[in-house]
Amino acid sequence: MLLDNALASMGAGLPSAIAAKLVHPQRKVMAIGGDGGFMMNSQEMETVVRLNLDLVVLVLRDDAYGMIKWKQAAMGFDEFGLDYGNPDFVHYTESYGAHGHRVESAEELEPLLQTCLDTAGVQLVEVPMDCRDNDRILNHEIQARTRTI
Ligand SMILES: Cc1ncc(C[n+]2csc(CCOP(=O)(O)OP(=O)(O)O)c2C)c(N)n1
Ligand SMILES: [Mg+2]
Repeated sequence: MLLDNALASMGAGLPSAIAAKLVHPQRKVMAIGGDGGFMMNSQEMETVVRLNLDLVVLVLRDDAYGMIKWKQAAMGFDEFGLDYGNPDFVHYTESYGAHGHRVESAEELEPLLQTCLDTAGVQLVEVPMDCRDNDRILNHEIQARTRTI
């Protein structure tokens, strides 16, 4: 797993996956990123198609800078300027000549990913997310449980 955890650079996911696939062409590679991060370097879809790489791209779509919402909630700040719209990711992907998919339920995700990993070409999977539980789970429940350990 390549995780840009030090600088947490948004937009690094897709280029990192391209590099991993170029170095290890025999291995299955998947890029996982948020919608905000993906859109910072989504033009690299052209690179993947041009280089004819077999790559799966998973985009977590919450139409927001979700992690910043979570951080600001933890600091007691109101939300400001963190929601945005997105392109239709399936059509956007198809405009590059790649294959776009959208899951409609959690149960669909695993079999769809398996199919994508076993299929040639660029396969983008849009995963709609509901992040409303993040603050409760990550800021409160996990911290409370950690204190009892
Ligand atoms: C280049 C860059 N700009 C800004 C940030 C600060 N930042 C960290 S997470 C985040 C929001 C990420 O949004 P998204 O990629 O949609 O993921 P989500 O948290 O919504 O799952 C931002 C703005 C960053 N890490 N890198
Ligand atoms: Mg997001």
